[in-house]
Amino acid sequence: MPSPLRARLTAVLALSLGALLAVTALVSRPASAASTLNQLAKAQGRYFGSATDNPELSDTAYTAILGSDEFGAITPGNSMKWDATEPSQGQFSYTKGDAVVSFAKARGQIVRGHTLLWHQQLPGWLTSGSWTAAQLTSILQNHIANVAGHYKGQVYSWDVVNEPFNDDGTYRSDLWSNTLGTGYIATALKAARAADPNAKLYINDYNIDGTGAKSDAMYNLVKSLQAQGVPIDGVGFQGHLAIQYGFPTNMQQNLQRFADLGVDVAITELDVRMVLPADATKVATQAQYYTNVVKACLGVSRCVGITIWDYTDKYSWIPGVFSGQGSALPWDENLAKKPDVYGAINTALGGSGGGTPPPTTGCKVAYSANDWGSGFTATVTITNQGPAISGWTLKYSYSGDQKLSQGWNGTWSQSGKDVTVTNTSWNGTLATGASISAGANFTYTGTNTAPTAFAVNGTTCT
Ligand code: 9MR
Repeated sequence: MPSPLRARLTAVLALSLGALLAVTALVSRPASAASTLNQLAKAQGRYFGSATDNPELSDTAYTAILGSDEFGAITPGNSMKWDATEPSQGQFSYTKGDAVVSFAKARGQIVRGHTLLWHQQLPGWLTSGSWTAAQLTSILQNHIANVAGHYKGQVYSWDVVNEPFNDDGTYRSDLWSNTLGTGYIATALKAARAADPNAKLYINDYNIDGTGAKSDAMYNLVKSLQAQGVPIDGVGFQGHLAIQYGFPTNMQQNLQRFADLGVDVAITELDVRMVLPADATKVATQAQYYTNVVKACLGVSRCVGITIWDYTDKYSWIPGVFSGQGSALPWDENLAKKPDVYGAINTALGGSGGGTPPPTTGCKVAYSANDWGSGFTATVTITNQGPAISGWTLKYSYSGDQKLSQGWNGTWSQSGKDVTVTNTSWNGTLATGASISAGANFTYTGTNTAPTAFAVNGTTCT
C-alpha cells in the first residue's frame, strides 16, 4: 500500500474512533460508587429504610423514590397492625400488608414487620369485649400465630410489642397489662418465635433514645426476659425527635448498653420535627440531630439499621398529630430532597452529601493539541453544565497564525484568529453533564500557543 494512502486510512480510522469515543461519552454514565442512603449504610453493614403506607403506593413519583437505592428496608406504617389484620375476630386480612411486602420484595428491600401488639389501632371487637385472662391470652396467641405465620419468611423482623411503657418507666395501663399483667410481653414474644423462628423479635418504644427512666425500664425488661429465657432479639428506638425538646441524652452510650446485653438495636421510626415555619437556624439544628442519630447508630456495631418514619413531609404523620409542627423529614412535600437535611444524613453515613444539585449553568471546555511542528490536531471537549441544549456553537481564538485545514464532529470555520465550531446534525443535543468532542487539523508557523478562553452559545466556559 503506498504510504500516503496508508496514512490517510490511518487518519480515517483514528477519526472514526474519535467519533465513536465522542458518542460513547454521550451515553456513558460515571462509574457508580456508593452514594445513596442505603448504599452508604450497606457499605457499613447496615440498612437505611423508610416507613410507608398503602394509600401512598399509588403515587408513582413517591414510589419511584421509595423503591430506589435510597432505601433498603420498608416498614408498613399501618397495614400490619391489629385493626388491619384481624378486623373481626378470627377473620384475617392481609391484602394491605401483602401489598407492602410485594413492593419491597420486588425491589430487594427487607421488611420490618410492625406491629403484633399495641395499645392503639385495635379493632372494636377486641377493645369493647370483656375478656378473662385466659381468653385474652388465647386471642393474643391466635393473632400472632396467624399474622406472624402468614408473613413467615417474608419479614426480617417483628416489632412484637410496641410502646409498653409510660414516660416515667412504669408499665402503660392498657387492655394488655390490665388483663394479663406484664407477662403479656413474654407471651407475645414466645408466640412470635413459634410462628416465625427466623424473624428478629423486637420490643419498640419512643422516648427511650437517650438515657432516662423510660430507657432504664426497657433495659430492665430486656434483662429480665433474658433471665427467664424468653426470646428477645432486638430493641427498637423509635427516634421521634423534636428540636424544641433537645437531643436525647447520651444516645450512643444508651444504644451500646442494650447491645452489651446481647440484643440488636435499631432506629425504627426516625423523624425530627420542628415548630413551623422552618428557618435556617431550625433546619441547621434538625440536620445536626439527624447527623447525631446516624453517628450514634454507626458507633454501635449491633445497631443494624435506621428507618425514617416515611421519607417525605408529604406523607408524614406529624402535622396531623402535632398541630403547627412538621418539616420533619429529608424530602419535602414536593418529593424534593432537602439539601441540608438529606445532605447531613448522607454525609454522616460516609457519603459526599449527595443532595447538592448539579450546577445549572455553564460549560466546560477541555482543549488539547497534538503538534508536529508545522501543524497540529486540536481536540476540544465540551461539557454541558447547564440545562439540556439542542444545538451548540463554540468560539475561541488563536494568538498566532494557526490556519484551519479540516475539522470533524462539528462544522469548523475560521475568521482571522477566531475559530467557530457548530454541532453537526447528530451531536447537537447535550443533556446536563453530557460531553461531546470535536477535532480539527491546523497548520501554523512560529509558535502555537493554546487558546485560553472558550464560549459556548455565548456563555464563557471554564
Ligand atoms: O404512622 C402511623 C399513622 O399513620 C397512624 O395514624 C398512627 C396511629 O397512632 O400510627 C402511626 O405510626 C406510629 C407507630 O405505629 C408507632 N409509633 C408512633 C407512630 C406515629 O404515631
